[in-house]
Amino acid sequence: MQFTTKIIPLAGAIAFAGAALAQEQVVKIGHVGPISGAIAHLGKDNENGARMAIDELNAKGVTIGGKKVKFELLAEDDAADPKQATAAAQKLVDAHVNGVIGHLNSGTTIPASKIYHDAGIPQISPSATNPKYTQQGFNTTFRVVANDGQLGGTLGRYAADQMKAKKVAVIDDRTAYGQGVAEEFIKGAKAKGVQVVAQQYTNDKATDFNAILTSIKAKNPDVVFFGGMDAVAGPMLRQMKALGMNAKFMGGDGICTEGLVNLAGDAIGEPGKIVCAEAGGVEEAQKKGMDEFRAAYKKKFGIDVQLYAPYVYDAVMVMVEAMKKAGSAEPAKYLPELHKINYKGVTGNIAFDAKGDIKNGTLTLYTYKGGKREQIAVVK
Ligand code: ABU
Repeated sequence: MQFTTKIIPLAGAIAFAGAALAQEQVVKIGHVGPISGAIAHLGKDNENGARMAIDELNAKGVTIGGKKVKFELLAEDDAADPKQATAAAQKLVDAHVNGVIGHLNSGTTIPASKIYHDAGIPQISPSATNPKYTQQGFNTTFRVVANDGQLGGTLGRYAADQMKAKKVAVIDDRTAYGQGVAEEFIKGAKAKGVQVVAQQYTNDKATDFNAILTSIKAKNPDVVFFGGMDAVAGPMLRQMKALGMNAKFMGGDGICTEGLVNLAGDAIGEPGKIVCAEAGGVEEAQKKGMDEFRAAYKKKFGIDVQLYAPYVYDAVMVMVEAMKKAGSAEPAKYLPELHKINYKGVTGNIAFDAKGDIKNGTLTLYTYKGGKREQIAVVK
């Protein structure tokens, strides 16, 4: 009898746990970024942002459509390469992910977006800024940052109005991002009467810029604008210094990282020497939330946020919020809710326009001081 009374509660507990497990639904969130190659530090930063969101959601416990949900992160590496990006995208589609956060680069996000679109899977890029991403007529593409039109245009006007540049030189790395942001910078600067005295090209793996910098030096520009990423900008800044070039240096979000300090060494220069912009940011009232995120990130991963981890975190949260509103993690069911979302995240308010671009996107202008990025201004 005693034996029986002990066994029955145990069997009941096992049966209850089994039923609860049967009730628990697994929701797969894909993430893709460059985890190998020159900008692996940025890809890892993005992936960490996704992991932080997923861990938090699982710890808190989320119910969708009355069922307890467990989120799984399926993280893929595209090495910032368009071919690897489409292969990673197909792998995630084949794994039946419920949604995708990524990719990091415009040159990978754009080709991958067709694969997600054809499979009906919502995709939120936390960092791809080329306008074409959301201009393809796909109802599955979203981004939580401003685009290159806003980035390049603002920086071009800033060069004229605030830095008093009369002559600029422009270099880009020929990627979808680098070329796009450089073109927008030129438009913004020219509209203010600035003269573009040189235009040169490199690539996203280059390390030697002496020929193009020597040619630029002869034109004596006030500002050199670079459309590309920090891994290329760092050595470029070192070589500008070695050549004795005094021009100021500008770039978009791709160079605007904590990592630029190490990559450029003492060529980082005095405050104001480098001006760059992150394609998002919060004004004073919301700064506390962003600061708390950065502190929690550092505690969890032991490193500082590089650039877009908070935007990745918000992108996951926005996707899950749409699932909760729809009462379903099925892509076709929560996609309409994603289009209507109005979510207050750590990076500000997130709502999308008809194309999937963030409404009222902001930019944060930075320079470098004392080995750290220092905010100049948040602009709309
Ligand atoms: N937005 C800068 C880095 C990512 C990209 O658009 O290629």
